[in-house]
Amino acid sequence: MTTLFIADLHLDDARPDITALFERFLASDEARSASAFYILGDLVEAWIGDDDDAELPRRIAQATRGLREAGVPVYFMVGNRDFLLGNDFADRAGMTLLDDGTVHTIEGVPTLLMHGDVLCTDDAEYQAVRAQVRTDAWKQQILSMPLEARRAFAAKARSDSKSRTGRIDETIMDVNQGAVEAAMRGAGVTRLVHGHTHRPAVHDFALDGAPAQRIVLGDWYDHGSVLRIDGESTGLRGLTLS
Ligand SMILES: [Mn+2]
Repeated sequence: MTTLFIADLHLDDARPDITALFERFLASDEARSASAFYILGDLVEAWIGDDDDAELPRRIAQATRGLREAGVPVYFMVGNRDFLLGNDFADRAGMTLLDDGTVHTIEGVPTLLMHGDVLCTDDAEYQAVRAQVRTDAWKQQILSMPLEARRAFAAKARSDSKSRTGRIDETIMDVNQGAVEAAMRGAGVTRLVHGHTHRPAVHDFALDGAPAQRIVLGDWYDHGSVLRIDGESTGLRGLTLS
């Protein structure tokens, strides 16, 4: 059997070809024959609440529900762009929400699943902001705003970020190896899968003398990226647009 992972699609009305690629991949024979399908955060560029009545959330829910109805469990973990996504949308979309840092046995191997941002401990400024916006009080304050105000807030955050970096995607610091090892040791695993850093790779290293592996998912800014784990092998590959 095969398990599939994606993350960091950053779906956005500005990149309709990537949304179409996501829909095609979820409808593909490869996805529909998987034993499970994981989305490890930052599925969208910005999530303003489960009550958003825009077209994009509707299309996402239709795609993931289709996969679920084909018999494939679909798991979702929030990232830093879509941490306001909650149970209402997950139910509509046929997805099971996972906490960051969940361990699932993937094709026989206990595997720690994370979005990846909490591992970037060298970025103190980011971690401070993260701690602030993940409180229930902050989330409630945002979600209690009218939809239009939330849309304007998200658009402003995006244009601020774009003018700062000169690109649509942000510059993200890499993970801290000590934080990686502490998380894996704490979870009692020798395999970790995460996204967030947009640095797709399979890193083999020694954890307390034992062989360990950290697999980093790729982003979907210019093309798709998917991780396939089966009993024999792991494969990380790009998906082309056409
Ligand atoms: Mn992220």
